[in-house]
Amino acid sequence: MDKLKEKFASIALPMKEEVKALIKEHGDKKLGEYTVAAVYQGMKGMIGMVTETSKLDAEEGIRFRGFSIPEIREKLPKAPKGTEPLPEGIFYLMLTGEIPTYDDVLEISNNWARRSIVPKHVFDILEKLPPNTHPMTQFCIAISALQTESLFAAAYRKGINKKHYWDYTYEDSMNLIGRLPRVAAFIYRRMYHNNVHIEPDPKLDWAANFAHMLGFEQIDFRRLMRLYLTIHADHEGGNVSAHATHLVGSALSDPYLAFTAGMAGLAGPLHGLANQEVIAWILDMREQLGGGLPTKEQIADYVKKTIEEGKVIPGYGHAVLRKTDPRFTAQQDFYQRYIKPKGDDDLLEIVQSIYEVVPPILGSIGKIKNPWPNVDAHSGALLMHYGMKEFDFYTVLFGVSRSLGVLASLIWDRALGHPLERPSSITTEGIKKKIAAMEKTGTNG
Ligand code: HAX
Repeated sequence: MDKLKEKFASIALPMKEEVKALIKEHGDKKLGEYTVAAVYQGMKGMIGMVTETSKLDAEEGIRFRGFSIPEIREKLPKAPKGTEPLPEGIFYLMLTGEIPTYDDVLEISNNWARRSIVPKHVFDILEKLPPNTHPMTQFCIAISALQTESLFAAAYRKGINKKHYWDYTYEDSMNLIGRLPRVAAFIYRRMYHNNVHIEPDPKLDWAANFAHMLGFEQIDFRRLMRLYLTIHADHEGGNVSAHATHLVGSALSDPYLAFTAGMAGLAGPLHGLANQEVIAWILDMREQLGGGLPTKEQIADYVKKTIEEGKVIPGYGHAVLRKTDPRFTAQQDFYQRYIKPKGDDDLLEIVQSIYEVVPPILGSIGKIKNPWPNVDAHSGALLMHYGMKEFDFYTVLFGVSRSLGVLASLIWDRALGHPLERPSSITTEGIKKKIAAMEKTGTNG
């Protein structure tokens, strides 16, 4: 058993009894009163599942096991001479609740490198797809093609005791995380670099090796990848990619299939695909305004026009957050620290101007609950700066990172023996009847 697995088992398995006792003693306590509006409007705010890895606060943003984004940037181990956290560290933190040492993350790096071989049939399947297949579709296909390797599925077929589910889920998750950068880099190089691929360098950490296989060797791009893959990893359990992974996993679909479902959700423009939409929207605006740096008045006019056309402003708004996303702020800080001292970047400057212009406009509309930027408002402009201009690919980067959070959660789900998720639904007719009964008795609920 590798050290991380041993540690996880020593923390998670005893907790299963604790949770059982908690349900027995307090299972009938109410967590909230749900309204008709909440049922119709995407269950926002309902506490409907348990997620151990992170918690999102509307005002403050995400905390991974209690640590905010600035805290993880400071406390998680860095590569030698590195300045940004290694994503291996956030995985360790989410799984165990503890800040790892440098040796701990090095061991995970080596562990993932050992697991990174991708079977040939996955590349063969990708080769057969029309070259214009969206990279997220290719990513989903590749992950489900990798399912041939699922140890969980093989063991289940043979027949295993429930208490071992978490173990096979851990092994599949580690193998999948080890393989994802190779799969993603293959998609990128096939689509945008004439199918010329770059061999992995197992001496590099997970993020730096990914940058290398994508074809980006600048030190600052490696820094960006480490930060990017860390801050996109998790956003508690209710977001579409995390929830889809959890839901599908609850049917005991193996981690490859559950993660494919999560990635299909991430590919939606209201979720992860917003990162490509942001850049597409900014580039369209710049083109329509004749190029160069638009004034704030021009941006404001363009924002109003987009809203009048019945579209959303990508990168702004959030289902839970009610303030600027600290993941946006961390990327702003990256721009200030590593790029701006060498000179302004037009696109990144536009991102800063949009940040000044959009919130008051969205705020003035009234119905929008959060006029502030989310993570996707910033990420694309940083990637463009370093020469990754193929914005259709951006959500795949997000997906590689998101594997860390949703798979850590899936391991926890299996360790605690969470059951099949199966909420109830109601018809509109049923709601009307309930309302009529309430009105008759003068009650509300
Ligand atoms: N631009 C224009 N209108 C917006 C808006 C925006 N950025 N954000 C919300 N609205 C609109 C909604 O479309 C909705 O309109 P209708 O009542 O006409 O349907 C109304 O304001 C109320 O929406 P809300 O309650 O404030 O927001 P939701 O919780 O329903 O949705 C979204 C949250 C993130 C989906 C929404 O803010 C949005 O569409 N934003 C733009 C897309 C985006 O950036 N998505 C990424 C989110 C973060 C993430 O998951 N990253 O991966």
